[in-house]
Amino acid sequence: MPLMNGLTLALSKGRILEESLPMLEAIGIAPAGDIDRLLRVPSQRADVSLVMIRPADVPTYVEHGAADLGIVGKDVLMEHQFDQGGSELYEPLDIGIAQCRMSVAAVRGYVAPRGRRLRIATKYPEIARRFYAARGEQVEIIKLYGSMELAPLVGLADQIVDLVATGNTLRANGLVEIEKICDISSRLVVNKASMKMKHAAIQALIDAFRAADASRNRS
Ligand code: PRT
Ligand code: MG
Repeated sequence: MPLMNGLTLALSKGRILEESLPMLEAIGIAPAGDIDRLLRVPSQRADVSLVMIRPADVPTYVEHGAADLGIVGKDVLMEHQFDQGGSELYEPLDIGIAQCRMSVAAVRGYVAPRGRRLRIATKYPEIARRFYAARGEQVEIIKLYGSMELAPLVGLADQIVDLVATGNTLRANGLVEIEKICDISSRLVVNKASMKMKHAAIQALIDAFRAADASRNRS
């Protein structure tokens, strides 16, 4: 259960923790424990504790109130919301970290197959389904959990829907970006009940994140 008189913030190791660390430090809620082993880590502030979970689990923890707040990529958040048919959390702030874009990619010199549906490999089946449906294309979605870039190289898929930042991974694998679907950055999300019952504490934290984001953009 989350702290009764305090706040629990859900985040994930990897990019989200790495890129949010300067903000967490500026706010005074950086991890103050062994983040390599602990799943619940105290922060520098006694009234804020952290839980370390997989990116895709952050919306679930926050919706259920197992964490009051979370930091999560818009990619994960959109996929979760499409999959659940809506969502029970607030998204008060774009904190501007872990920026990238979601794009369609294929092998260089790619020609669309004729006489059958396109096969699309992705970690984001709901986002992909909507993207192709919106242009009236019937596609077959192949759900993968990682390394999407391999799928077109081994004939598993015609195209992939994946995140692109520098474009280095696509290039290294002989793939090209065909079209951008949307820009992605990380969001602060808040449990709806927590927002009511712990309003002052949560609003103060949202304001602190906003201030940290603003000062980072100035520097
Ligand atoms: O642990 P799990 O496998 O569940 O999660 P994960 O590996 O997706 O976590 P992580 O830490 O890699 O990503 C967390 C969040 O960071 C994502 O949900 C995005 O919101 C954000 N983010 C920002 C990215 C990237 N940039 C990114 N470049 N997530 C992934 N990538 C990958 C991309 O999938 C591709 O394989 O990096 C590769 C492309 O990078 P470039 O620079 O070569 O173009
Ligand atoms: Mg990973």
